[in-house]
Amino acid sequence: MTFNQNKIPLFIIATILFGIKTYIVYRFMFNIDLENIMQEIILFINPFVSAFLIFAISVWFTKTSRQMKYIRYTSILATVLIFSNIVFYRSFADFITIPQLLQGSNAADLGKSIFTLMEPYDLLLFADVAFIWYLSKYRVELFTVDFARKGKVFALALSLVLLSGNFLLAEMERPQLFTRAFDREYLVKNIGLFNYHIYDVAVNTKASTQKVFADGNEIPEIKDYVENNIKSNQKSDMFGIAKGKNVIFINAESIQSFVINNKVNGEEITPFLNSLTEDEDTYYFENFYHQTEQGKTSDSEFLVENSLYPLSRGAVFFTHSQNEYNALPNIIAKAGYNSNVFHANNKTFWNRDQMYESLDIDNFYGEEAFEVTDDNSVGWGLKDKPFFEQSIDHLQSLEEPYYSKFITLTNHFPFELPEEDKSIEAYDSNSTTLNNFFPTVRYMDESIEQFFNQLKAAGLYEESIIIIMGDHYGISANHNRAMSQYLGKEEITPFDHVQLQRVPFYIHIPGHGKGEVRSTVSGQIDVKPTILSLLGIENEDDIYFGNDVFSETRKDYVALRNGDFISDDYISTSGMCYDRQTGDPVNESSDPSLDVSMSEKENACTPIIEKVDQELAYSDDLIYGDLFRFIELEE
Ligand code: GP9
Ligand code: MN
Repeated sequence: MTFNQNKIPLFIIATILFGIKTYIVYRFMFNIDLENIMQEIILFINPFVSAFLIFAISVWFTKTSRQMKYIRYTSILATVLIFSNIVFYRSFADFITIPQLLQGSNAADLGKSIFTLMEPYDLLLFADVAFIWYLSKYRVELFTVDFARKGKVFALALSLVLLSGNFLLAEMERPQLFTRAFDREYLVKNIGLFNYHIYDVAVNTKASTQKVFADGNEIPEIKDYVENNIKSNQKSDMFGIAKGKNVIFINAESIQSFVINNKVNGEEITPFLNSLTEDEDTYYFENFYHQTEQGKTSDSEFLVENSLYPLSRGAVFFTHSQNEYNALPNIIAKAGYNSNVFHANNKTFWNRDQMYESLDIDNFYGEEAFEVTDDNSVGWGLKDKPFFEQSIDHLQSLEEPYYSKFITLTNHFPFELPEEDKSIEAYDSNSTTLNNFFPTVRYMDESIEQFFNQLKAAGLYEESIIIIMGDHYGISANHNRAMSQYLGKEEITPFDHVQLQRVPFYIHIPGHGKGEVRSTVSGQIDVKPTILSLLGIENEDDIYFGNDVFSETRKDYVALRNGDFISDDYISTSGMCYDRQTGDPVNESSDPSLDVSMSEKENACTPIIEKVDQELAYSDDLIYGDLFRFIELEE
C-alpha cells in the first residue's frame, strides 16, 4: 500500500476500533465458554479478521467520498448487527439465525419485549461509529485515500490470508467445525459473528433453493419404492401389545454393544444391562446398528423420530430444521400421546430447540429444567444419576399417556468421571479414551438401574414400556489399536469395524414374560415402525425406510449412512463383500488378471448395494426437497 506521507488509511482505524469493540462484546455481553488458551486466542483474533475483511473493501472505491461513505455505513450496519444479536441473545441465549428470525412467533415474542431487553450502556456500542463518522466526514485530509492497484490487491490478499488463517486455527481447535456445525456458539467463537452469519445465510440459501426447485413430482416413485421394497403388509405378533402405555425412551450416549456381557479387568462392565438380556420382560437385539453420521446424537434422534436417514454430511438438525416432517410425536399425538424430551444440556445444542418444533415434540426439558451445580456435574454437565433422579418429578407431572425421551450425557467423550463415581477401574492401553470409556459406561449402567427403581417407586413403571438405545459409537476408528488389544484381536479389519457399529437396543415390557435375546439384523431406522406397532397404531400412508423389528417380513438388510450394509448373509464395506457369519470375503475373483472393479461388481453384495444406494438417495430427496409438505397424510 502506498501511504501518503505519514497518513494512515481510515479503514485500518475502523478495523482496530471495531475489532476491540467486538471482542469486548464477545467477552462481556455473550456468555461464551472458553475451554482453553487456544480458544481464547481464536476469540481474540477473529473480530479483527472480520473487521479487516469488511473495511478493507473500501480501498476499491476510487472516489474519496465513496470510500468514506462505505466505511461510515458498514460500521453502522455491522454495529446494528451486533446490537441485534445482543438483544436477541438476552432473550433467547442464542445467536440470530435466519429461520429463527423468520419464525413469526419468535419475532413477535421479541417485538413485545424488545425495549426491556435494551440497556442504556448499549449506546456505547455506537461510540466508535460516531468517531468514525466524524473522522470520515470532517477530517478526511488526515487519511490516505488513494490506493495504487498493488495496494488494493495486497489488501484483498491479506484479507483472504487472515481469513484462511482464522479458519485453519478454528478447524484445528474443532475438527469438522463447518461440516458438522453442531452449535452456533462454537461457530461464533471460532469464526466470529460476521462469518457465522455469512455461513448461516449460505446454509439456508442452499436448503431453500433445493426446496424451491422441488415440486413433489418425485413422490409417486418414492412411494412406490417404499411400498414394494420396505413395507411389510403383515402385522407382527407384538402389534398393540403396549397399546395406551407410556413410552420411556432412553437414548444412551455413546454405548456400543461390545460392552454388553463383557468384562474389563475381570469385572462386568454393565451388570444391569447384562441382567436385562436375561430378563423375561425384555427383548435385547444383539445385531442392532446405529446409522448416524456427522450429526451424531441428533442424527440418531432424527432416525428414531422419522425413520428417514440423516444426511451424509452436516447435521440435518441444522440444515433442514424448517422442513415439514411426519415424525413419531405427530403420529402418536392422534392417539392421545404427548411427547417430551429430557436432556440436561443447552437447548440450542444440535439446534434442538428449532428442530423439536418441526418434529412436533411438545415439551423440551433442557438444562434449565434441572438443578445443575458443580457437585452434580462433570464434563458435559449434569451427571446421569441426578439427571434421572430429577426427571422423575417432571415425569409425574405429565399427562398420560406420554412418549418421553431421555438423553444421557455422562458417557460422552472424553469420558470424564470423578473418582467417587467410579465403580470399576479404567482399562490400560495406549488410548486414554478407550481406557476411560469403561468406568463411564458402568456409571451409565448404574444410572439406568437406579432409574428403573425410581420409576417403580414413583408408580410409573407398570404403565410404561422402556426402550433403551445406544445413539452411536463412542470409540472411533482412531483407537483401533487399543480396541484390538481389548478384544484380543490382531487387528480391527473393515469387517470388525462394521460390527463395532452395533449399539444396544432393548425393549422392556413390564409383565410381558416372553422376552429373549433376538439376533435380527436391525437398526435405528426400525425404531419408529417398531414403536408404532407396539402401540397398535397403523401408519400406512406414511413414507419411511424401516420395519417393525418383530415383523417376520422385514427387508433383510440395514444400510449404514456411508452406503455400507449388513444383511442376513453379508456385510458390505470398503468395496468388499464379506460373509456375515465367518467374516471371510466372498466372491472375490479367483483370477487376479480380472479387472478389480469387475470382480467387485460381480460380488454377492451387488443387488443389495443397489437397493441401499436407491434408498439413501430417496431419503435425501425427501429431505432436500422438503417433500413431506406435498404429501397428504391421513388425519
Ligand atoms: C449434546 C449431546 C451429545 O447435547 O447430545 O451430542 P453428541 O456429541 O454425542 O452428538
Ligand atoms: Mn451422542
